[in-house]
Amino acid sequence: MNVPGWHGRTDEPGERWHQIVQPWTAASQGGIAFTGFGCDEGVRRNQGRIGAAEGPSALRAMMSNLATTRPDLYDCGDITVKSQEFEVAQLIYADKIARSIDAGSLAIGLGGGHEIAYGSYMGLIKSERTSKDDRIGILNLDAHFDLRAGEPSSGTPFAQALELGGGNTRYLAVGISEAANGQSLFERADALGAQYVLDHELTQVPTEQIQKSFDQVDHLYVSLDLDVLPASIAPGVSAPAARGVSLEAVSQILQLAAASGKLRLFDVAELNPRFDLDNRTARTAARLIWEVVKAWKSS
Ligand SMILES: [Mn+2]
Repeated sequence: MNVPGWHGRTDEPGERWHQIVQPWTAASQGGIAFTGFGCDEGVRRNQGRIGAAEGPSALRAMMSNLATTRPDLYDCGDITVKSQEFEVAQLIYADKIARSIDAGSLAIGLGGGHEIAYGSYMGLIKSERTSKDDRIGILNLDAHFDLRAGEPSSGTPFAQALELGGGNTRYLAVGISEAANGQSLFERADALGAQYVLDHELTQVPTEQIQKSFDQVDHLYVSLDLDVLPASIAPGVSAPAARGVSLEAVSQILQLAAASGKLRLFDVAELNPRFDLDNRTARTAARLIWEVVKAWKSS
C-alpha cells in the first residue's frame, strides 16, 4: 500500500498490517484509524526524559509486521510538534480524532507524551457521536495520576479533561504507584472525584469494579501510558516504573474495554525510542494495540 512509515516482510498478500493499511480519506468508514501525535514538549515541561516525539514512527515500524485480523486499517498521518506551543497541535489532532469517531472508526492515537490525552479527550467530545449530556468514562492505565494543576504538560491532561467535561466525565486510573505520587496528588485525585487502583493491588484484576465503571458510561476512552508496565518490559518510556503492572493484567483490562461496545478511542503514550532496548517497549505496545484491535466491538 506504501503508506509512509509502514514496511515489512511480505509472505502472502494481505497477511500483515503494512500490506493492508490504507491512507485515511473523507470516504473512510468504520475500522481502525491511527493518528500520530509526535510531541515531547509536554514531557519536557513535566521534567521527564525527552524523546517521545519519535514514538509514532517507532510504533508504526513495530505494528507493520503484525498479522492481519481485520481488513479495515487506516492511517490519518502524524501531527508533529516542532515549536514549544503544543496547544495548537492538540486542537488539530483533536479534529482528526473527532472525524475518525464520526466515521464509526475506533480512533487510536499514537504518542507522543501523555499530553496527547487532552487532545484525544477533546476529539471525543467534539465528535458528533457524543452529545453534551452523555457520560464519558476515561480509563487511564498509568503509574501516575496525571491530574496536576498549572501549566499544561504530560502531567496535567486528565485534570484538563475533567475541567472541560464538567460532571459528566468519570476518571479511573489503574496502576497508580504509591511510591511515585506524593500525598498531595492523592488528595487532589480525591478532590477531583477520581477513582484509582494501585499497582500492587493488580496481582488480580478487579474485573467487577472495572466492568461496573464501563456500565456507568455511554462512551469509553482508554489511555495506555507505557510506564504502567515494569521497566524490564518497558524500558523505553519517559519515566520508567520500578514495579509496574504485569503485561497479563494490562492485556486483560484492555481486552475488557475493547469488548465493551463503548470504546471509541484508545491512545498509547510516553514511548521513548531513545531509551528503548531492541525495540522491546515499542514491540510490547504494538502487541497490546493488536489485542485491542482484535477484541474491539463497534456499536
Ligand atoms: Mn501518564
